[in-house]
Amino acid sequence: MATRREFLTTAAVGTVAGAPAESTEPAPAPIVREFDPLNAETPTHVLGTPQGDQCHFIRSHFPVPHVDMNAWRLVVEGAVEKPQSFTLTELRKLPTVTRKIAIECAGNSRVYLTPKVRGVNWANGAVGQASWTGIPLAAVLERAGVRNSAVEVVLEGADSGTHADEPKSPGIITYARSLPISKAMKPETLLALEMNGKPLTAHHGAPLRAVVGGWYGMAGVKWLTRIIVADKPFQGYWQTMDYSQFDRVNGIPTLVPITAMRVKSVITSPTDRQDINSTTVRGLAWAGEQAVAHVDVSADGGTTWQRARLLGEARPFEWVAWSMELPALGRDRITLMSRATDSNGLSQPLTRDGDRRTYQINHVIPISVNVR
Ligand SMILES: Nc1nc2c(c(=O)[nH]1)N[C@H]1C(S)=C(S)[C@@H](COP(=O)(O)O)O[C@H]1N2
Ligand SMILES: [Mo]
Repeated sequence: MATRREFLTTAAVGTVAGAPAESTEPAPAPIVREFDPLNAETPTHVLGTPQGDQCHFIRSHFPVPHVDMNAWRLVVEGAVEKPQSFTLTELRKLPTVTRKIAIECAGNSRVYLTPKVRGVNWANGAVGQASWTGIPLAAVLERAGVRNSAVEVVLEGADSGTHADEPKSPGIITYARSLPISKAMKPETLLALEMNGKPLTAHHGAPLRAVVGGWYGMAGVKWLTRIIVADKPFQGYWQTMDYSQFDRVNGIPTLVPITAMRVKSVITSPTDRQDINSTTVRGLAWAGEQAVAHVDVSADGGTTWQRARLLGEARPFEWVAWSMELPALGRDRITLMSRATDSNGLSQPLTRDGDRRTYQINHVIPISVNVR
């Protein structure tokens, strides 16, 4: 387990997220929301920049587990024809793919909920994009031979502890989460060994973690050691007591696990309460399994909207940068808002939906700036 001092040292030399070697700018300090276990977010103004990439957010519920790399095994069991056990050396011999994937914590932006709620009070920086190298989960499942009775794949990490706050855990629990077979078989679901071309760091789940393209971060189980193919839906702590939301089924609010990321945008420049003299507004947008279709910006608190320019190709699983030039502004205090729409035509809502409990905070959140 990394101590507080150890973390601050690594943060200072910029290796928290496996900094790209060619980067010359020093890594910015991540904003630490909790020291033990470490929970830290990227400062909003560097999101989507090479500096921001060096301090990808960290979300851990338990201390980093101690992993003995020689004794380490990945076990595949349950409703399979041939249960598997891989050493790290065996696993590293399997063919890998590299994909750019943006991950957002389901609790990102929680600090903007009113009234205040419990849980890590993230601003907008519990989101990050990296280039992940790993083995498609499908390849490992195919080796094991998934039985026809299988409905889900449970991923279990090596970390464990108790959840002391309500709802309390039944004693010591591990971190475990499931995927339906269909998502487990998708090419965007990886067992990642590397992040940005380097072996995973301890905080990001070394030696092996899941990365589930398009889904909120909670699906990407870190320090992965066991895969259980299950013939009924998994009801573990992290998809019932936590990371669940209400869906209206036949009009009845029904608790279901949180899955795909909803369309969202953040303004990265200017930042809230900043004095500005430039008229450029910049930001990022993402839409989970969908692509971003467009982003609109309002400089008058939502009365009128102008289309922003996308600064790259919008693709599923990735974020896209955008910018917009405001008309010339007099000295004034203005309210800026951004609103993204996905390829299904779904836009960020203007108000908060309580069925999402304290997660999936994707409604439009205004910022206020002073034009100088
Ligand atoms: N084993 C384990 N995996 C985990 C977690 C955890 O606490 N333990 N946190 C999850 C959550 S809620 C998120 S948002 C992502 C964060 O991944 P990161 O720390 O690499 O950014 O990891 C997920 N995987
Ligand atoms: Mo999360």
